[in-house]
Amino acid sequence: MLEPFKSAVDFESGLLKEYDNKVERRLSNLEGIFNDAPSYAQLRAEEDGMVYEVFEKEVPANPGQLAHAVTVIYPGKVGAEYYMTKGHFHQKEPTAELYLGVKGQGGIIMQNKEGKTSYLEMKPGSLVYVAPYWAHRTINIGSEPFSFLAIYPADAGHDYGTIEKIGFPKLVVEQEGKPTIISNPRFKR
Ligand code: PAN
Ligand code: ZN
Repeated sequence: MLEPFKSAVDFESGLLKEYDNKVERRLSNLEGIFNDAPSYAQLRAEEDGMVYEVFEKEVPANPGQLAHAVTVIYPGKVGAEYYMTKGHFHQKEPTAELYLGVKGQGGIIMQNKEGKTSYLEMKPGSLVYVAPYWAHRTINIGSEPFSFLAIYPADAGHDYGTIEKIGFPKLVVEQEGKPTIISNPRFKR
């Protein structure tokens, strides 16, 4: 049985202190995720840059446990589309998640299987309730790293395959210097 423990979110740096695991997602790990394939190929050929990192506390993936992790998305764009996470549904679909904005400026695109979409912006202190059944993808819409804390049932699991297949109905792109939501021409319902 797990004993109580603590770690710390550093609001100055936006980082999780005393994490157990780190997941790195570089451009090469995000093939097919961005809409503008030529810009993706060009950027990746120049340098396989880091897009985001996830700093996790280790918790058993059992019912009742709460996984928690800080994600840092670096500033950048592929064409006009901001750097973002892969995005996923939870494998156990009736599981919710809480996101707390820690540092920087971000956005979260969500979709459910009935075709509804939601876009919410996040800044330090924003608390987003990702409702059960909603896929979620976060985006850095600012010029510094965007970091947020996620807390979710440790047995929720990640279904990446559905998003790899269908994408999200909306894209967040920079137009005239501002984040703008447009329809995703590649979205497959
Ligand atoms: C988050 C995400 C994290 C990285 O901890 O897993 O931000 O995004 P992707 O998993 O889509 O690459 C979460 O939502 N966990 O459930
Ligand atoms: Zn999640």
